[in-house]
Amino acid sequence: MNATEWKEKLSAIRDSFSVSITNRSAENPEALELRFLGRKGELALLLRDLKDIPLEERKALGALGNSAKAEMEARLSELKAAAGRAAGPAASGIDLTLPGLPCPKGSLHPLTITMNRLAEGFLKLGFTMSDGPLVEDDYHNFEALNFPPFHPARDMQDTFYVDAKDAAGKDMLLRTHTSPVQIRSMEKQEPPIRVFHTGRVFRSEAVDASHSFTFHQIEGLYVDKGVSMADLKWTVDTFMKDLFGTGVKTRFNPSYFPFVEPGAEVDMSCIFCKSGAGRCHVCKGTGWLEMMGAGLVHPNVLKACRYDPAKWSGFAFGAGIERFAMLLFGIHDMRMLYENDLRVLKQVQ
Ligand code: 2NL
Repeated sequence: MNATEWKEKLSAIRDSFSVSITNRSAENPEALELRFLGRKGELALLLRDLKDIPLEERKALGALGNSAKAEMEARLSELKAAAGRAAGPAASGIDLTLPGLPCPKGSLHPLTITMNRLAEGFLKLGFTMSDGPLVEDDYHNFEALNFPPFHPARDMQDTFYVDAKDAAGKDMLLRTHTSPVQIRSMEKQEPPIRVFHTGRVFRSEAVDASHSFTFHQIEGLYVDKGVSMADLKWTVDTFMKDLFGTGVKTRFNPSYFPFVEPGAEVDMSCIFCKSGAGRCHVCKGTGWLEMMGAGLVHPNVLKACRYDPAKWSGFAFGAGIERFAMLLFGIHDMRMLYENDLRVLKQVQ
């Protein structure tokens, strides 16, 4: 082999290397290295052939061969690095011992926390949790609860009606209170009965700091032989003391709801000022907070559920859950419970 042939051979090896390394999928870097730069690789064999070439030419050719070798080595190490990155974190040198990215922990919504606490209180008193539909018929939401046919609550202005008719041909509606769940419980079960329900209700109302078109209620019912106002007062008082502490007092004021007789509003002593002497903005200086409505189940309601009012009597109560949540967590605007602003929700756990 003379010098010209040697140069042509070197050039052919470089071209062939170049084609192989560009067409990477054909061979992996290790195979390429073995084939071109290995001890018995194409370049090594060519360099060995230098011994047959006269000394004065050999020097220049040797330099050419070495620079080709260096170039091929450089391109191979680039290819190895790229293959390493594709092969996975360990091979590409990512430090697996570094701490991970923080993952924020979720929490229950303040209304859910409140509903759970209220539910716990009544479960402890022997009440059973019940459930019912959000879309109701006129009978379960109004008629069975002794609402007269033209009661203002039945008006379009106060109730969301939906485009569907019930069995009596009347428009279905979004329940305006949780009472239909108690009616359905009585239809399903003979007395004695002791049930409660927490859930969402809907009213056609403008939204402000203390009103919303949708809110939540808790309602409870107890029907047995000889149930009286005294049972109601004990139950409500015990429940309130369990939730807010034994220091709170309760009092009843006469009130009217079509489904009870007698009916009452239940006040709790203010948990903020504890006196009523000052200028407390929560109780407005009265020392009392109105917390729920209650009463003895109206005989017409018992009759609608085929309970004989001569044999059975019962009490029922209802309350807005937002009110309890606002007091428990010190929230002054009801809208904060619906906006899901994480800066607010993070403060309530
Ligand atoms: C309130 C007042 C109340 C009831 C709900 C009730 C249910 C049946 C029969 C009789 Cl099936 N009464 N529920 C009774 C009195 C008051 O709720 O202010 N709720 C937010």
